[in-house]
Amino acid sequence: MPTFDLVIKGGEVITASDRSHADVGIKDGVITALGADLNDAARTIDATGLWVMPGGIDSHVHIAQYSGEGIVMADDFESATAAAASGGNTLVMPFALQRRGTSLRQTVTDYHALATGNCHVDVSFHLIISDATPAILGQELPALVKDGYTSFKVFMTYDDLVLDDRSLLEVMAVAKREKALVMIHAEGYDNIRYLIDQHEGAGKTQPYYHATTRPDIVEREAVHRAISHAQLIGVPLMVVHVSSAAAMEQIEWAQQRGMKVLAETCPQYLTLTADDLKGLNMDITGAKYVCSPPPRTTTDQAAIWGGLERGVFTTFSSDHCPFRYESSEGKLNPKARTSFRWVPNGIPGIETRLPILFSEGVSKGRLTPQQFVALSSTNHAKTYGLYPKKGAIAPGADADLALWDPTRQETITQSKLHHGSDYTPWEGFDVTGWPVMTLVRGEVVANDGKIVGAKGHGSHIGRGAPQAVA
Ligand code: DUC
Ligand code: ZN
Ligand code: ZN
Repeated sequence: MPTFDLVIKGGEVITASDRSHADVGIKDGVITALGADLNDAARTIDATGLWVMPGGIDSHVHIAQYSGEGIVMADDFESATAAAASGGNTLVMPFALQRRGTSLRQTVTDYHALATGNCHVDVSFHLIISDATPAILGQELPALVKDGYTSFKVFMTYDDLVLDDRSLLEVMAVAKREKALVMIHAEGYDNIRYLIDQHEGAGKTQPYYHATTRPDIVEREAVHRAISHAQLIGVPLMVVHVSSAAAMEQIEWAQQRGMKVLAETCPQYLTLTADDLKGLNMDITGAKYVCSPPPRTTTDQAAIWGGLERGVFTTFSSDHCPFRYESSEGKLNPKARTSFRWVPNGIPGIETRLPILFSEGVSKGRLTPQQFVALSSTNHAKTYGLYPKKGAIAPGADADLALWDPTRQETITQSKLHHGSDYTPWEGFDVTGWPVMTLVRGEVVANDGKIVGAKGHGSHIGRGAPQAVA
C-alpha cells in the first residue's frame, strides 16, 4: 500500500499565515503530510507554477430558497455546488429558511432533502429565523444548535422575515446561552417602506429606485441598532453583506470599543455601483443588479477596500442569491414590470467571488495571498466552527484544496459559468488569477472549468461553536 493516495507536487502552499514550497500528501481524504519530496503515492498531481490554497468557503449563499409567491431561485443544490466547485470553493453555507408558522426542525429536514445526494462540494446550513415564538426559541433552536447548526440569520426588513427589536433581543439571548452566532441583515424596515411609498407615489418605479429607497442611512441606522442590541445582551454579532462606508464606520466604532462585532462584505460592494441599476437608460435591465443592500458609490467601494485591508471585515462571501433574468419566475416576473418593489432581491456570484477578490485584491497588490486565504476560507471556518478540519492546510485537515494559476488571465462571461442564472453581473469583467482545480476531501471535483465526478460527493458538515478569528 502506498503511503499516500495522492500527492500534490511542486506547488507553492499558501495558508492564512504562511507561504512555502511543499508537497501535500493525502490519505483517505485527509492531509497527512506537508514537506519536500513526498513520494510513494498512488497518484500525483503536478502543481508546478500553481498556488495550493485551502478551498474557498462561501459562508453566505442562498440555494433553492423560498423567495415568494411565483418566484423561483435559479439554482438547485446540484447547479449551485457545481458552480462553487468550478470557482475554487470546497464548502458553501446556505440557509434553511423558516417560513412563519412552520417548525424550524421541519425546515431543516426539508432543506436536507433538497441537498442530500446532490452536492459537488460540502455544505453546512445556517438557519433563518422568521418566527421567534417562545417554542421556537425555547426548544427547537437550542436543540438545533446542539445538533451542529451553530449560526442563524435574522432580518430587520422584509415583510415575511422582519423581526421587531424585542424579538431580535430574544434571539440574541438564545445565541448567548447556546454559544451560537447571530448574523444580521441590517436594513431598517420602516424607513424602507416609507421611501418605497414616496417613490411609487411620485411614479419612480424603475429598478434604479431600489437603490434610492435603501440608502446608506437605512443601513447605518440598522447596523447601529443591531450593535446596540448585541451590546445590551453581551453577545457577538456578525453583520453580513456590509455595503457602505457609513455602515462600516459603525462597525469599526464598535470594534474599537472592544465589542465583538464581526463583518462580512461581498464582491458587489467592491465592483458594482448603484448606477448599474440604471441599466440602459433607466430600463428594466437594471433589474439584473437588484440586490440588498444595493451597490453604492465608488467612494464606498474605496472605503470597503480599506476595511478589508485593515481587518474590519474578516469574511468575504458572495451572498449568491440567483434568479433568472428572462423569466416570469425571476427578475422579469409580471409584477416586477410595474415597480422595483417586486423585483426579487439578489444576484448570482458563487462562481465569480474568488476570481474577483484574487484579481482585484492580490493581483492588484491590495491584499497579500495570505490575506486572500484568510478572507476567502480560513476565517469562515473559524467564525462558523469548522476549523481546523476545514480552512487549513495542515496534517489532520480535510484535503479541501484549490489550485490557482496566479497569472492566468480570463474574462468572466455567462457561457463559461455553471450556475442556473441566465446572466452574470460581471459579464466582460477581466481577471488575473484563476482556480484551475478543486479537490474536496482529496477528490478532484472541478478541473479547468469542467465538473469532474458525479454529484453526491459533497456532504453536510455539522459545526461546533464559533471560534475567534485571531
Ligand atoms: N439578503 C441576503 O442576504 N441575500 C439576498 C437578499 C437579501 O436581502
Ligand atoms: Zn441579507
Ligand atoms: Zn444573503
